[in-house]
Amino acid sequence: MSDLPTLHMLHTCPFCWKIRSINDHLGINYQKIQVNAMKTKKELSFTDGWGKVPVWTETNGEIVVDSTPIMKHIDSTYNNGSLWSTDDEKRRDEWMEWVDSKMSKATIPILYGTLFSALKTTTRVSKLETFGFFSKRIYAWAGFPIMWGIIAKKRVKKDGRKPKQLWHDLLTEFTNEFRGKPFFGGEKPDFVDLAAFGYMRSISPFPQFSQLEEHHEGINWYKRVENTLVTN
Ligand SMILES: N[C@@H](CCC(=O)N[C@@H](CS)C(=O)NCC(=O)O)C(=O)O
Repeated sequence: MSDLPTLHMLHTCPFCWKIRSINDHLGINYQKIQVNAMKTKKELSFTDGWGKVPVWTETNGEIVVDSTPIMKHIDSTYNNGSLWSTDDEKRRDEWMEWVDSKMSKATIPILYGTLFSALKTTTRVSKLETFGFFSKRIYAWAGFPIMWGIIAKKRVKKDGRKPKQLWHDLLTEFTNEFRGKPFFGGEKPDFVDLAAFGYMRSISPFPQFSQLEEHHEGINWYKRVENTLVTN
C-alpha cells in the first residue's frame, strides 16, 4: 500500500497518456511507476494475468486495469463523474468508441510507418523507456525492423492512406463534430476530448508530431486542451 494512488506505465504507451492526461486535467496527485518494457508480464503479475499497462492502484489496494475503465474510475472517484456525464449519452458512447478504435490504431503507423520513422522512434523509445542495459541495446536495433516490417507496414497497407493523411482525416472528422464549439464537450473538454488528447499527446515526444501540428483545427484544439492541464 502506498500514500498515493499509483500508475504503472510505459512512457511511450498511448493508453497511459490517456490516464496521464485526465490526471493532469484534474490535478490529481499520484505516483508514476515506470515498468521495464521487456518485463511487463512479470512486473505486472499482480494484475492476475492482465499484464498490460496502464494499471491504476488505489491507496486501499484496489486495482483497475484498461485505460477507458481507469479514466472512468478516476473521474467518478475524484471528480463526481462530471467529465463522463452528458445529456447526449448516445453521442458520447459513439465517439468514445470512435476515439478508442480509430485514434489508437493511428499511433503505430505514424511512429513506425516508414523505415526512417521506425528507426527514429525506436531509438527514442529506447532512451525514454526503462530497460535493462542489454535489452535497451537489443531493442534499439532489433525493435525497429519488427515494428516497421511486421506491425506498422501491415496496418498502413490495410488502411491505404499515408500515416499523416490518416491523422489529418481523423482530426478533421473529430473537430467537425464540435459543431462550432471549442471542444467536443462544448465550452470545456469532456471525457472524449481527454481520451483523444491522450492519444495525440502520446506522439508529442517524437519528431513525427510536427506532421500532426500541420493540421490547423486539430492542433488548435490540442493546445486548448493543453491549456486546461493543471499539472504535467
Ligand atoms: N486496451 C488496453 C490496451 C493496453 C495495451 O495494449 N498496453 C500495451 C502498451 S501500449 C502493453 O502493455 N502491452 C504489453 C503486452 O501486451 O504484453 C488499454 O486501453 O489500456
